[in-house]
Amino acid sequence: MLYILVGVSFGLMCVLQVTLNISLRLAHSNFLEEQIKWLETSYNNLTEEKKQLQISYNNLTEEKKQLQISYNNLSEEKKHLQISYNNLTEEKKPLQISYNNLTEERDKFTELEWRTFNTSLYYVSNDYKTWEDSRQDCLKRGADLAVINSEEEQVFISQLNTKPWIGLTDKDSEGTWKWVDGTPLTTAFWSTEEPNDRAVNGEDCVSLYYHTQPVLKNWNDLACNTEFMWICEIVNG
Ligand code: MAN
Ligand code: CA
Repeated sequence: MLYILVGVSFGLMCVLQVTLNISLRLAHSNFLEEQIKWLETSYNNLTEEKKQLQISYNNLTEEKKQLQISYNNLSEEKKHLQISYNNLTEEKKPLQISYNNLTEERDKFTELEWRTFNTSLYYVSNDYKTWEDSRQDCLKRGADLAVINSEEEQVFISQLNTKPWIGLTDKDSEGTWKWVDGTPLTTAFWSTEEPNDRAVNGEDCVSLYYHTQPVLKNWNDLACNTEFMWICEIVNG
């Protein structure tokens, strides 16, 4: 009896064992299938991702190549500009020196007695001389006695507050007035009743009356050996 019981128990245990075994195997194979599916999906996703990264990588490589080219071009350009800059800096040096010297000379020249009007420079004397000596003084200064070519210039010279000799004379031919630059007199600003050649030995040189006459009527002929102040002019251009 005991043997039968043991036998049946053993038989049952075997059946149980087999059933358990089969269900475990089934469960296991389901689990593996799930896992394989998951791995497959992961693999596909990663493959896709890799493809995108490869594209990005290629684009970036291309971009880098272009940037490298741009950089090289700009470096080359910079080199040329640097050379130009250096050359110009070198060229500028002597020009700067010339400029400084000329500025200094000009300042020395103008800060004394020279005045500008339009394109001319005018020197107002501090001294009194005959017409001829006045003219010599102007020539020594690289100028000549002032030649009046316009109403504006007549006004400007009259306002220099002197009673100066100007560069007009008829000493070569009485009554024929000529400027020191050789041009004949066209626009005149004679004072009333001038020129009158009044003096005993004649009056062949011209000076301005200062303030005693209207500004556009202030020329007077005078004896050239009279000592007066004078105006020199340097005509530019
Ligand atoms: C007066 C006028 C002038 C003349 C001078 C000479 O001013 O008669 O015409 O030139 O005297 O000093
Ligand atoms: Ca006169």
